[in-house]
Amino acid sequence: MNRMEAILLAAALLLAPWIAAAREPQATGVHPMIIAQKESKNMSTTIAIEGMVCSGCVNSVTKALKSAPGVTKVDVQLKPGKAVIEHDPSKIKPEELVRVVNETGYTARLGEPAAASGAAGSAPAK
Ligand SMILES: [Cu+2]
Repeated sequence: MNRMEAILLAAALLLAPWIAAAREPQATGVHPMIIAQKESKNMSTTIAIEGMVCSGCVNSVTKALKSAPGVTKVDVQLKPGKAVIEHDPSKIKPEELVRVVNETGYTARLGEPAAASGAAGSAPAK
């Protein structure tokens, strides 16, 4: 062989493993991105609560909500009477949170409390 052929042959031999690797069909290939997203997205629910008159009331509502399944965060405010709850909706639904509060003896409903419009006169059943 002449000089040029020798160079080409040498080059081919040097590159052979690299070419083979590059041609290998998807050897180290691109795996489909499987992102297993757990359906545990928390949501925030606001509940208007009537009947709380002191921090003791706030505590009982907070305690009741915190002990409910799927609830991760509870923020109960005396004025205006409301609770903001972070929870997993697959474990407990907003309506069920309302029921939890109602079972403590206060009057709850979904949504923000109505603008301070005087006491509605519902006393907590303690
Ligand atoms: Cu109280």
